Amino acid sequence: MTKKRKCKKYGIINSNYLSIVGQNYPPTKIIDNIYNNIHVKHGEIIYNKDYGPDNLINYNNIIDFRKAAEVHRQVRAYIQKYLKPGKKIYDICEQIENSSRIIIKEDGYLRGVGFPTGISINNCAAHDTAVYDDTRIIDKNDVIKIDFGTQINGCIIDSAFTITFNHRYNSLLEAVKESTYTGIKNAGVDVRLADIGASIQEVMESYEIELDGYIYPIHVIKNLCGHNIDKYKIHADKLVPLYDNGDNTKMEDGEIYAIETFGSTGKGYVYPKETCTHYMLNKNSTVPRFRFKKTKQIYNHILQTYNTLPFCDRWFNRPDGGSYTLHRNNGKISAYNVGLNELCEKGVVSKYPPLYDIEGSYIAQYEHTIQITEKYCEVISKGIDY
Ligand code: HZT
Ligand code: MN
Ligand code: MN
Repeated sequence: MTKKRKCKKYGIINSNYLSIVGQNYPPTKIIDNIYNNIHVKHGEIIYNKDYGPDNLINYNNIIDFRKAAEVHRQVRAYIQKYLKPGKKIYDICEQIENSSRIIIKEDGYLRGVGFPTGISINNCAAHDTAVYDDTRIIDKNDVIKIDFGTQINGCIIDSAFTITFNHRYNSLLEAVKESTYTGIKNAGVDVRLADIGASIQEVMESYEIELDGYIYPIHVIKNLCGHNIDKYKIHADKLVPLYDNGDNTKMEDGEIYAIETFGSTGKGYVYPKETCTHYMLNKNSTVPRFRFKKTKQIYNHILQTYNTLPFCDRWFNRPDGGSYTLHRNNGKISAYNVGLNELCEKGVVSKYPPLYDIEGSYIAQYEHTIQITEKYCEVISKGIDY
C-alpha cells in the first residue's frame, strides 16, 4: 500500500473560523442572517500611544466596511481549507468569488466581489487570475498569493495572504507578514507615507532565506505599493511605498488604506507580462463614438454590472456575466475581444496586467484594509489567520 502524505499549510492557522461564526463549509449562509447591523464586529483596534484607549467613532460607511471584512474572513477561512496542490486555479477563483457572492448576497455593483481574485504564483507578484479555459494547477512547491476583494455599497475590503505547502519558505512569509504589520503599526494621522515605507523596507530587508543551499536577501518590491480606497474606487490618490521614496504626503483622519507589502528573492522590481486579465472602467473619461456595435454593448454591460470596480474577462464568459441578480443566465458576453480592445485603445477602460519579478524568484504578499483616525487605527480585515 502506498503511503498517503498529509500536506501541511504554513503561515495559516484558521481551521475552525467557519464553525466559530456558524458558517458552513462550503459557505451557504448570508452575512445579514448571522449578524445584524448593531452586531457587526469591528476590526483590531490599535490605539495611538499619545491618547490611550477611547470610544470608537462611527465614521461614514464603517459598518459596510466591517460587514465586507467579515465576508472576507469567512471566504478566506473556506479557501484556506480548500486550497491544496492539484487544485485548478480556475476552481479556486470561482470558489472564492461564488462564495463571496453567496455570503454577501450579491446585488449587481451594490454588493458583491470587490475585484477579480488575484492568484499570483512564485515570481508573479500580482494581478494574475484564471481565464475561462485555464488548465493550470497548484504545485506543492508553489508560493501562492491570494488577493481578493469584497464590497458593500462600494466600500471595498482589499486583503491578501500567501499560502505555501513547503516549510522552506517560512522566513519569506514571516518577513512579509512582519513588514505589513510594521506598516500598519506606524500608520496614523499626519504620518508621512514615505516614513511608513522606510519602516517596511527596514523590517523586510532584515530577513533572508535559504533555498537549495543558497542564501538570498529578501527585497521589497520597489514599484508596488499600498493605496488609499474611496467608495467604488480601489485606488484613490495616495500611495504607500515600500521604501522611502521622498514623498512628503501624509495620512489624514478617516482615510481608508490598503497596507500591502511584497518581499522577493529576485530583483525587487516587477514588470508587466503576458496577456492582461484585469480591467477597470475610467469613470471620468468621456464616452467616444465606437467603431463596433459590440463595443457599445460591452461598455453598457461593464457600466451596469461592475461600474468602476475592477473586472476580468473570465466574468464575460459566465452565464450571468458577473451578476446573477442582474442578468440571471442571460449575461454571457461572447466574442468580446475586439470590443474590449477598442475600449482600452480609447482610454475608456484601463488594463492591469500581471506583474512579474525575474524568472526563478519567489514573492510573498500580505495585505490589510485599515482606517486611520486621530486616536486609533482599525485593522478592519484582521482575522485569527493573519
Ligand atoms: C488594481 C486592479 C485590481 C489596485 C493594487 C492592488 C490588488 O497595483 C495604486 C496603488 C485590483 C486592485 C488594483 F483589479 N492595485 N491591491 N490589490 N491590486 S495597483 C495600485 O494597480 S494603483 C496600487
Ligand atoms: Mn489586494
Ligand atoms: Mn491593494
